[in-house]
Amino acid sequence: MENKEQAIEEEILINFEKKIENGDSIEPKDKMPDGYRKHLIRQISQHAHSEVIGMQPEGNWITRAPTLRAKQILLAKIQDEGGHGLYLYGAAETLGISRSELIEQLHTGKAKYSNIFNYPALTWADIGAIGWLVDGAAIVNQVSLQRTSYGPYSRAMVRICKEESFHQRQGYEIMAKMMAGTKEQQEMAQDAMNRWWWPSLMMFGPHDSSSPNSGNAFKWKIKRHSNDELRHKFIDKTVQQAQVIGLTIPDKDLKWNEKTGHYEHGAINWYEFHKVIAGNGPCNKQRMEHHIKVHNDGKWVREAAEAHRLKKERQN
Ligand code: FAQ
Repeated sequence: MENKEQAIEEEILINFEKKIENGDSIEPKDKMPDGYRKHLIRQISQHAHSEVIGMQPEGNWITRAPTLRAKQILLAKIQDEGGHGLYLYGAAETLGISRSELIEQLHTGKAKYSNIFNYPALTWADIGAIGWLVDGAAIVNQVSLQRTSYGPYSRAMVRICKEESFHQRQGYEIMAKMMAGTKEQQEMAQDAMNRWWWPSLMMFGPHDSSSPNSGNAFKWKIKRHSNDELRHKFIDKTVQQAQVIGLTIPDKDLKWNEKTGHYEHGAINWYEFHKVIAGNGPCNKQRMEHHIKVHNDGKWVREAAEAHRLKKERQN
């Protein structure tokens, strides 16, 4: 009996590895090793939680947007982020975990979300910096994930990337406008740049040499580019964009390397990164309390939807 089960397990693994090697996508009904399933649930759910928690710092500014146009654009962007969360929760659910379990993992601290959303959005320029730098970093990562091996995740990424590029441009437009404005506006834009630059670099995760999940992620073609490769890609394109509008990158060690064809950057404060992802950043407590409160307030909606579903089921 044991031998039979072992043989089945081995066959599943061989078929799975063949598919990965051929570059075929893995679909929900395909047999897959448990490690692959768990790795994906961890990453996709973290990604989904990030999209939804990421609505909070921007949501703060809807009522304070400087013009009706800016308010409309910001509202649309934040709604998009909520939608991204939904596609991603949907993709995670195809791996056999329920939405309520995913939310419970977030609320109990078992699941992480991106470091970046634990910083406050203090001025309107922060909305520019979030769109330009945070969405800009997210796009670099997500474009690479369009070719990830799990079908539902990769398809969600294609759709998300289309919307993220609009988000990145709205942020850059805010920064460009402020840099073409008064001295105070220019200072505000530079201050936002100074505060968001380093946490944006941290979004790509630890250096490759200290990234415990990268080994399996490459083996299973979940990751197509490493944390450092993507970070460099982001820096190279963003430095040029900053120069065009007159912003200074807050890194005195930043320099162009002719040989590698990339910018070299100064040391990243990994102590700060680990502190923030362990729950001790400037806004972790506030973000989580808000999420829990809104989730509890929405309990009646979930109950009503479930009652409606059950009624339909009985009628059919
Ligand atoms: N924040 O071994 P690795 C957005 C954790 S979406 C927090 O390198 P991996 C849109 C990592 O989980 C932004 N934790 O991990 C938007 C692991 O801990 P664990 C979200 C982080 O998975 C814009 C440990 O460190 N995007 O912004 C972070 O191979 C504006 C060791 O790390 C995604 O989630 C971090 N930044 O690589 C929304 C993209 N980095 O889980 C609203 C999908 C690492 O073992 C407004 N995710 N950790 O306990 C990925 O591509 C990968 O998961 C990485 C990390 C690259 C983030």
